[in-house]
Amino acid sequence: MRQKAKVENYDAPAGGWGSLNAVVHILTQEEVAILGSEILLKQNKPGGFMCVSCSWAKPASPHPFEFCENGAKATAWEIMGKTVTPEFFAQHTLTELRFWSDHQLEEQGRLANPMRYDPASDKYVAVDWREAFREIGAELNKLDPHSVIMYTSGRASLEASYMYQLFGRMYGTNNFPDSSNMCHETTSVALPQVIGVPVGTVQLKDFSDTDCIFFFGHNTTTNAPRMLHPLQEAAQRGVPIVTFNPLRERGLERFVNPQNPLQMIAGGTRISTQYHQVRVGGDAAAIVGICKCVIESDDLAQANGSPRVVDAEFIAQHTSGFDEFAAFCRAQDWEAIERASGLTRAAMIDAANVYMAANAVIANYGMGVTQHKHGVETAKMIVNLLLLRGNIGKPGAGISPIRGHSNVQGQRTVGISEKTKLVPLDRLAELYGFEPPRWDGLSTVDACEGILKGEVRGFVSLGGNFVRAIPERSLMEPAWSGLRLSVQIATKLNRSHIVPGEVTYLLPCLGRIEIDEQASGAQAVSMEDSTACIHGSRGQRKPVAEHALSEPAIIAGLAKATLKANSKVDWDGWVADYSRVRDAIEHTYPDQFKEFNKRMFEPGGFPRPLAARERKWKTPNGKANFTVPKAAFAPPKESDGVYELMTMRADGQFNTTIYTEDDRFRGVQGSRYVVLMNPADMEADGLKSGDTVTLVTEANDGVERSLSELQVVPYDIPRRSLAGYYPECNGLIPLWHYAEGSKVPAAKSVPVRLFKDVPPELIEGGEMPISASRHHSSETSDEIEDDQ
Ligand SMILES: Nc1nc2c(c(=O)[nH]1)N[C@H]1C(S)=C(S)[C@@H](COP(=O)(O)OP(=O)(O)OC[C@H]3O[C@@H](n4cnc5c(=O)[nH]c(N)nc54)[C@H](O)[C@@H]3O)O[C@H]1N2
Ligand SMILES: Nc1nc2c(c(=O)[nH]1)N[C@H]1C(S)=C(S)[C@@H](COP(=O)(O)OP(=O)(O)OC[C@H]3O[C@@H](n4cnc5c(=O)[nH]c(N)nc54)[C@H](O)[C@@H]3O)O[C@H]1N2
Ligand SMILES: [Mo]
Repeated sequence: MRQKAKVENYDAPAGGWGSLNAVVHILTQEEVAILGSEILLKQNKPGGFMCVSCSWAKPASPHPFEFCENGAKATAWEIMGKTVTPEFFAQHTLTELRFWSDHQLEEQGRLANPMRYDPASDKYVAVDWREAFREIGAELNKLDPHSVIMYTSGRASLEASYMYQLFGRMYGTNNFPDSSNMCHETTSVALPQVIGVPVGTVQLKDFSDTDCIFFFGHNTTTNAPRMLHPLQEAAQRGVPIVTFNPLRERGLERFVNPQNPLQMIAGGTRISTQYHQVRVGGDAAAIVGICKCVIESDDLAQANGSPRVVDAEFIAQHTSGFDEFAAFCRAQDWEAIERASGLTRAAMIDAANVYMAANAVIANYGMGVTQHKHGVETAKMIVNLLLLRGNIGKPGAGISPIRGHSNVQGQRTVGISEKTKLVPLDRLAELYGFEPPRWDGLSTVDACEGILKGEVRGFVSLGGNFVRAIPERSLMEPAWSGLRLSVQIATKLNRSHIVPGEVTYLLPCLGRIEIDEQASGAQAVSMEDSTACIHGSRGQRKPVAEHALSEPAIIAGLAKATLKANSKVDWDGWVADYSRVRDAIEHTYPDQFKEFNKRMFEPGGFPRPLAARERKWKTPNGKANFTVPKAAFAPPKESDGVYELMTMRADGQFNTTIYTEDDRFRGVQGSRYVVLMNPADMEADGLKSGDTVTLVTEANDGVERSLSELQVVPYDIPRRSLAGYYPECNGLIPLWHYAEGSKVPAAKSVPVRLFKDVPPELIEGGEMPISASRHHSSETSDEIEDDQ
C-alpha cells in the first residue's frame, strides 16, 4: 500500500517563510551545515559557482543572496557529505535496488568509486579507472558507431560538452540526443523557421524595459524561482502580467521575497494581473482568439482612418505571411475558439486589450507549450502574436523560452546535437584533421526506438537518468537490459544505473560546486543561461568523493582509450588546463565565443550575438515568418470518458531527483502518487477525495499501460484534464506520442481512462470492474515503494 498524501489548501504566497523553512528542512535532512556557511553566498555570483538547478539568467548586480529555495536544495543535495562506497554495493544486488524509490537511491550520497557490474553476483564491484577506460574503449571499438548513443543531460559544462561531442564524432557517431529532446527541442525546431534563431531573444535587462508580460505554461514558483524577482519588480512598476495555465500556480499569483523582511510582513506582491485557466493544449487557440481581436481592431482602425493597431511598418519591412495569417484569424468563429481554448471570448478580449495597449511585450513559456503534440505550432503561434506589433528585436520585448537544465542551451551551442545541420562539421574536420560522420544522428525518441528494436547496442550517458526520464517505461526497461554496453557518468545513484546491460560501468564525477584541481591549478568551467549569456563558474567545495574525476578528465580518459592518437587533439593538455578547451571552442565558433577566456567572468555573463535581436532574420526567406496553425487549433474531441493527463514537477524535486515527497505550493504532502482532478468530474465519476484510481492509457496499439493506486485530489483544474507527477506517470506515455516536428514526448497531454480501484478483499467473486483485473498486474517493481 502506498502512503496517503495529506492534502490541504496552500494559500500563502510563494517565497516567504515557507521557502526558508523548506530549505532548513532539507538541509537538516542532509546534515549539510551550509546555511550559515559561505557557500550559498557564492551561488550565481560573478567569480562564484553557477547554480546546478535551473538555467535562469544571473544578474550583473546580484541580490546579496542570489539563490532560491530550490537552488539551495540542489546545492545541499550535491554536496551532501555521504558517499556510496564499494561496501554499499557489496551489500545490495541490483535486483534488490530496483525495489528502492528514486529518492532512496539518490539519498545514499555521492558515487565514490568507478564500479563495474558483475552479472554473476548481480552486484557492482570496484574497478581501477585505467581498467575501466581500457575495457570501455575496447567495447566501443567492437561496436558499430551507428549503434552507440552518447546521451547528455543538460548539466555538463560547455568545456565537457565540447570535448564529449568531439570524442563522439571522432569515434564515428552523431547520436547525441540530450535532455533537450524531451524539453525545449520544440523551441529549437520552431524558432529557426520563423525568426532564424533557435533560442530566446530576451535578456534580463528587457524585463526592466518591458511594459507587458505574457506567460504560457511554466511553473515559475518551483522551476525558475529567481525569475520571480524580475517579475516582481515589473509587477511593482505596474506592468501587466497575463498568465495562461490550467493550474493556478502560486508564485504566478503572489510572491514574497524571502530575503526581504518588509515584504515578509506586507504579504508580498500580486504577480499576474490576469490568470487564464486555459484548457490543457488550448494555448494555440487562445492566441488565435487574441490575434483575431488585434487584427479585427486593426481592420476597424483602418476603416475609421485611425492609427493602425498592428505595427504595419514592421510587418511590411520584416515579415512574410501576414495576410494569410490575418485571413485565417478573421475566419475563425468564436464558438470554436472558445471550445478549443477553454476560455471565454471576454477573457481573450481582456488579454488582447492589454496586449494592444503595450509598446513592448515579452512572452515567456515552458513545458506547458513544448511537451504537446502540437507544441511546435503553438510556439510559432506565440511568435505570431509578438510579430503583430513588432515585439521582437526591440528593447523590452521578445520571446523567452525558459530552459530547464542549467546548461542545456549551451550544450546545443557547442555541438551536442544529433542534427548535423546545427554543427560546424567542416570546421571540426579542418581543425582536427578527421572526417566527421555526415549522417543525422538519433534523437531521444529515435534512440528509444533503436533500443526497443535491439539496434542500439551501446549507451554512454554524460549525466541524467535516461531510463526514468523517457516515456514507455514498461517496454523500455526490459529492452535496456539487452544493451551490450552501458556507461554511466554520474554524481548520484539512479534507476538508469541499476538496470544493467551486459557490460556496465558506473563512473563517478565531480559536481560543479566542487573544486576541480588539475595540473595547472583549480579549474573554472562555463555555461550558457536561458537568455544566451555565458558565465564562468568556479567550484568552491572540497570534493565529497576522493576517487571521483572531473567530467573532462573522464571524457579524455575514454577518448584516449577508444581513439587512435591524433596529434591535433591534446586530450591531456585540455584536461590540464580547461582554458585551452575554451580556446578550441573559440576557434570552432569564432563569432559566438570571441575572446572567450577573457570575457567569461563578465558580471551578468557575456551575451552571444543573436541575429533576431538585431532584426536580422536568418530564415530561408530572410524574413520573420507568420505561420498559420493547422492541427494545434483543433477543438477537443467530445470524448467518451477519456481525460487528458499532464505530468508535472513538484516543489520537492529536480526532474528525477526527488528531494521530498511534498508539493508544498499545491498543498499535497507525503506522496507523489496522486492525481489532481476537477471536483465536477469526480462527482460525475462517483469519486470522492482520497479514493484511489487506476489510470489506463487510451492508445489502441496493443500495449497495456496503466498505473494503479493513485489518490484522487480534488483540485482547481479545467474539466476533463488531470494532473499527475513526472516521473511516476512516465509508464503511461506511449513512445510515439510526441510533438510533431520536434519529437519531444507529449508529456502534457496523455489520453487516459480512469477506473476506481477496488479493495483487494472485494475482488473475489461478484462484479469485477475493469480496474480490478488490472489492479496488481502491471506495476513495475519500484512503484511499490516509497513508504519511507
Ligand atoms: N526545482 C526545480 N527546478 C527545475 C526543474 C525541476 O524539476 N525542479 N526542472 C528543470 C527543467 S529540466 C525544466 S525543463 C524546467 C521545467 O519547468 P516547467 O516548464 O515549469 O515544467 P513543468 O513543471 O513540467 O510544468 C509545466 C507547467 O505547464 C502547465 N501546463 C501544462 N499543460 C499546459 C497547457 O496545455 N497550457 C499551458 N498554458 N500550461 C500548461 C502546468 O500546469 C505547469 O505549470 O524546470 C527546470 N527547473
Ligand atoms: N513525463 C514527463 N517526462 C519528462 C518530463 C516531464 O515533464 N514529464 N520532463 C522532461 C525534461 S524537461 C527533461 S530535461 C528530462 C530530464 O532528464 P535527465 O536530464 O536525464 O534527468 P535528471 O533527472 O535531470 O538526471 C538526474 C541525474 O543526473 C546525474 N547528475 C546530476 N548532476 C550531475 C553532474 O554534474 N554530472 C553528471 N555527469 N551527472 C550528474 C545524477 O546522477 C542524477 O541522478 O526529463 C524529461 N521527462
Ligand atoms: Mo527540461
